Order: sequence, then structure tokens, then C-alpha cells
Amino acid sequence: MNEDIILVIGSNGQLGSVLTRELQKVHGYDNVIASDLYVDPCFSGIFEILDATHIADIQSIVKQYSVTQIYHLAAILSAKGEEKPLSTWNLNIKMMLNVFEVARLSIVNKVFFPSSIAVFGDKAPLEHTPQSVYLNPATVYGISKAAGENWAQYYHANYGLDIRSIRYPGVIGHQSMPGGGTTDYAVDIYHSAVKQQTYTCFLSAETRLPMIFMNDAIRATIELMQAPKENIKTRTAYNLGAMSFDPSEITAEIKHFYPDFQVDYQPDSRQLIANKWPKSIDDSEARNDWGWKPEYNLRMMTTEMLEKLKEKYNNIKLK
Ligand code: AKB
Repeated sequence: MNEDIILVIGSNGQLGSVLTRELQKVHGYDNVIASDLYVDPCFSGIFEILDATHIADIQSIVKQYSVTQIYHLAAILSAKGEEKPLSTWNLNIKMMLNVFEVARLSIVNKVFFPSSIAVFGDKAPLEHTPQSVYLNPATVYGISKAAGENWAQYYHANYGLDIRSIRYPGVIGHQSMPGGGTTDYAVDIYHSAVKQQTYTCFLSAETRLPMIFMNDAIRATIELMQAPKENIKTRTAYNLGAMSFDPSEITAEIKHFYPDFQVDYQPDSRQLIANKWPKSIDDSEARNDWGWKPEYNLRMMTTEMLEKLKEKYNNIKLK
């Protein structure tokens, strides 16, 4: 059997950095090519500098390494995207179409393209948001993801390209930091707790959003990519659920470990984005089609986040 050669675009990002390490374990260290705009000094493995807005540069890496699968993770997220709407649209769409085109014209036979709960708007039910529902995203990031989902379906229908996608909830991990998202508070809050600092939350105490622990997010991605082709019935993007909570609930969990931990609330423009996002997700299609099942709940995630971050900050102090 031929080995797959994997290209990860956006390997320095919150998800990309953790996923790349896992892909190295699954496919072999020498079969994964990480790529991003700059070198991460902590990264170990094959790395190429890549600006995915340049199609010829993607093509040349795909040719050089005989890449068979691409994980395209580079994008400007919801909150940051609103600062420069047109350049966010141009960047997100250009990179995505470049990847799909390179895949269509090469030996690449599978592509992973991440979507997001940002595709939903106020026309979708906020509770148990269904898989198939009217999408009226309110951010440029959400609009670009909704367009991407339709392009993925188009490339599959017209060219048979096997593009697979997940609508990620907020992803929470200790290994990496998010940047520019509306759900970022749920990572930042753990860092403040471990540093024994008061956290100022940019969402109100009762803003409930769907979230997922990094370990589950990575496992979901790999399980989706490894599922038999005939099981993949949704060619836009799968809803993915794990847990839902609001800032007051995560604070209460943290207080089990750090009773003096304090949070104050100063909602900003990210509140308006969060107000239109689902509070919980119906992911029954992912469960039925490729067997999705989350493992982590808020308590398990909090225990692991605080333990790992404590270790990390202690090691920094010791150095
Ligand atoms: C964001 O907040 O923009 C992202 C997402 C939910 O896609 N974390």
C-alpha cells in the first residue's frame, strides 16, 4: 500500500500545531510536511515556508513531496476578520480555492477544510442547531466558511475531489494559543487562573457557546479523514458537538481548584458575534455517519487544562 504524504497549511496555528504532531504519529514523521508563513522554532519535522495565497508555491510543494493529502487550516478568524472585512474575505477565499484547485489538478486525493459554528446566524435555532438549516452568517469569517462549504460540495460533485469538513465549536487546549476568535476567552481564562490573576472576560457571564477540548477536536478530525468514503454523506461540513457552557460555568469549575479565582466582565464587540452563534449543536449526522463521540466534559477538560498549564508555567519559572 502506498503511504500518504500529508501537507498541513497553517501548521503554526492553535489547531495546526497540535494536529501536525498527531499526523506525524499517524502517518510517520517523514510523511508530514508542515507549512506556514514563518518557522516556529519549537517545531520538529519537515517544514516549508508557504504563503497559501500563491497557488504556484502550493503547487511546487505538492510536486516536490508528491503530496496526497492536504489539511488547509490557515484562516483569519471571526473577531479579527471584522477589523478588515474585505481583506479577510480575499485571504480566506483565495487560500481555500488555491488549495482546492491544486488538489484537483494534482495527485492529491483528500483535503481537510475546517468550517465553524460561525456559519450559523440568527435564522438558525440557537439550541441543538441542526445540521441542515438556513445559513445567514453575520461575520466575514462565517460568510467565507459558508462559501467554502459550498465550494467543497461543488468540487466533490463536479470533480470527485474528496474534501471533508467539520464545523468546529470553540477549541480549547493547553498546547497552543488561539488568535482572533470569539471563543478565545475559554483558553485565556485558564491561563489567568494558573497565573493567579483576575481574568477580564470579553463576553457576558451567561453567554453559552459550544466548545470542544483539543484532544477531542484532533481525534474528530483524524477519524473523519480516516472514515470510509462511502460513509461521508455530508459534503458541506459536519456539525460537531462536545460540550456547552458559559463564562460563569467555566469560572465555577476553575474555582474548585482555585477558590480565590476572580473574573470581571467587560463585554466588547465579540459579544455581538457570540449572540448570533448556537448555544448547543445537534451532531447526530456525524455520530451516525462516521461514529463521532466526544470524550471530554467541562470537568475533565478543566482538570487537564489546569494540570498541564501549571506544569508549563512551573517549567518556565525553573528555566
Ligand atoms: C472563532 O471564535 O472565531 C473560532 C471558531 C468558533 O471558529 N474559534
